[in-house]
Amino acid sequence: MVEKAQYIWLDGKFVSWDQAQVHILTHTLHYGLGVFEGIRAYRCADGRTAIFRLPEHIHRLFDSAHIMQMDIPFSEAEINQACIDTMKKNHQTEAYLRPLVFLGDGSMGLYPKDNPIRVAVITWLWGAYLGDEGLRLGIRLKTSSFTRHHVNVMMTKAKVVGNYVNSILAKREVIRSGYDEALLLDSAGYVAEASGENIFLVKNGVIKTPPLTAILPGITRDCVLTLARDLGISYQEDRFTRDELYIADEVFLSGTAAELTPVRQLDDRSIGSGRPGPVTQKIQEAYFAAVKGENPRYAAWLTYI
Ligand code: PPE
Repeated sequence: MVEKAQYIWLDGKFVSWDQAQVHILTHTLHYGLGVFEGIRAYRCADGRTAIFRLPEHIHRLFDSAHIMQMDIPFSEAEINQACIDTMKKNHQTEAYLRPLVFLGDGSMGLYPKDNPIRVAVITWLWGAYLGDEGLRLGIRLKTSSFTRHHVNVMMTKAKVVGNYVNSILAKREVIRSGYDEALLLDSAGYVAEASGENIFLVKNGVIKTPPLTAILPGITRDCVLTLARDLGISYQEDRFTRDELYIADEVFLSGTAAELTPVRQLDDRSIGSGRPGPVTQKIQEAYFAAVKGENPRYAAWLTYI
């Protein structure tokens, strides 16, 4: 259960958590056209709170809306501010922030011309997405029988509500078989991403991750590549097959919710030593130092509230 905060920002105003309700004819609820973000705010080493890469997330929200031809009735600056204000109003020092743009009620059917474009910002406490143990020791990943979206079926660069049905099918399938997270292959059979994370392998000290062709352009993925570059670890963005993961030295996932999670097994094959490897650990450490404001080099990634 999500732990309630006091307020939710809805269409420019604060409403109490329990009153943030919508009509049953809300269009997004019926057809899945909506866009959203997931952002984390951390309590920093100096006691202040910083939202991590806030403008980049809000920019991606606007990109998603642009792809989906949804005209957000607020500016990027206003949504940035709404995120800051919501945390302040709720006296939160750490949170997961969920901006959501959705089509309200009005017309039904597949050509909702005049339905209002509504915006919410919700903030709640969200612990380790794939478990504390997963974060520390690594998770068991399983290739799903569901294929990731073909680029002409769904818009993979947009974080669209409806895109996540595919993720839910994949995740539910593998969890029911006893695994922690699902890996999805693209329509040509190459590794795409996990149900809610980007994926990386490490082989002979070099990082490899799928190109942005058919996956969500993860902001954490961008952090990983920046941190790798700054740590002197080389990387390639290139497609690869699932068996290349089987014989990798290390595999890890990245995402706002999942942060930097090591993978210790894929499809019942252990990866490398079966424990988080040295490159994964280095990147993970560097990531947590960055989000907590412990490395001045990445100060530009933080919005203090
Ligand atoms: N791929 C997918 C499909 C995805 O959903 C996410 C984020 C990523 C990659 C990584 O993107 P980024 O967060 O910008 O590094 N998944 C969000 C959903 C979590 C949820 O269950 O809800 C997240 O991590 O916030």
